[in-house]
Amino acid sequence: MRPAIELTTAGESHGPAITAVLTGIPAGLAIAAAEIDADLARRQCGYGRGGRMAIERDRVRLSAGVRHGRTLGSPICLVVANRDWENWAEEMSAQAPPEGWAGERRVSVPRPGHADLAGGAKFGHADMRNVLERASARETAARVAGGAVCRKLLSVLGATVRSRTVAIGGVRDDGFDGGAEAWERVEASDVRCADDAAAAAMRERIDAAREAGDSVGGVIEVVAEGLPPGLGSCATWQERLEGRIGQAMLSIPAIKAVEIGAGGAAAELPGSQVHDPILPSGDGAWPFARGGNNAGGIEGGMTNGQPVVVRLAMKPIPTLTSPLPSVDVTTGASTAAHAERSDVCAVPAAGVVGEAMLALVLASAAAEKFGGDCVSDMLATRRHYLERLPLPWQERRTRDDES
Ligand code: EPS
Repeated sequence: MRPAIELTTAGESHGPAITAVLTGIPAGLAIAAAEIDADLARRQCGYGRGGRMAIERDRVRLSAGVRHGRTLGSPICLVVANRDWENWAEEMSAQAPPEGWAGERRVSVPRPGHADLAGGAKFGHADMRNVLERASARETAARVAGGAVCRKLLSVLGATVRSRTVAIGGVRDDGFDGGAEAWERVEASDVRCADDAAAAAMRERIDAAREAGDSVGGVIEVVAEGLPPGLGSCATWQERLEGRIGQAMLSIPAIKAVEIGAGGAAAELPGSQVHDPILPSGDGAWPFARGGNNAGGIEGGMTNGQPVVVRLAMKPIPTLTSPLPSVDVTTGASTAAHAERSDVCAVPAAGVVGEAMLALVLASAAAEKFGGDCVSDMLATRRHYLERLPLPWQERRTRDDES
């Protein structure tokens, strides 16, 4: 099964630009570069980011698929220029280097935890800069640009996608109440944490890691609200939403584990304490309530009308200024791993990337469910679906048989 909406990215960290091509977005969606830029700016923020973010001011150029502020239904091309390119133009040039060029920024000592060693072996690159330039998390700027368009489509369909930091370097915020004010505090926080005391302790952890030439990871929660039941499918394994979300999230650099709802904790408990009771509700639109949300909004590979709640575990960034032991691949000699400018902690930025990837998967599932080449067709199908949802099962069947 091919997803209705697909995102492809290209570009090297210090090349001219990072580019995304987004296909499957219906025509007629209002989208302004400024809306995409707002998410790009959110991705650049965060306590613990490195020197690169002082150079970049990520802005999108919409070079295809949008005219006069609305999507055309054709592939959308989103280009984010790398300002640092001008400092790397010769190093990263597509042309053959001049005679006698030394290549000062060659990388021959792989960093434990980074793509350097495996990528150098796989692609046959002696200079592992050829690997790290693409493996760099700079690529996620393109994902966030494409994700912003998906977020806009979801917003037209009545859904939101947000994220917050649950933990950094072992310091946790377990008291989040999910209220509007708490979400506002997340957006105002440079570690994307609503609890001031926890946020201060997270910053201290980051400072301590920086002092020690080390790095820290953490845990992020991404939440989508306002989705109807029935996105995704139990019909084939490829359509199951947990699997699609898992693939999308685990493809984000440094994300090593994904949990949906209660996640791994559910494995420790009996079923009676895990599954969310189904209760009648006075709400005419969807006359069922749930006794909890351990399912994280997904049952049988489909949204169930509850918020979709996904947690991501991010490992510490592999570039350490007090490097781990490694081997120079050109000489075979033991030496300290390559070190270059990097982030001490990118957990807050990864939250924004997680939003983009969840928006991509959910927008695609919505496009598969509701179809339509233009937004108004999609909205009409959705309206029809939402009208039939609250009908008692028997009445629905009769109505469908008649039509
Ligand atoms: C990043 C840009 C990179 C790094 C970071 C993410 O910039 P530079 O390598 O020029 O400092 O800050 O990349 C990594 C963490 C990595 O492992 O490569 C960005 O735009 O997010």
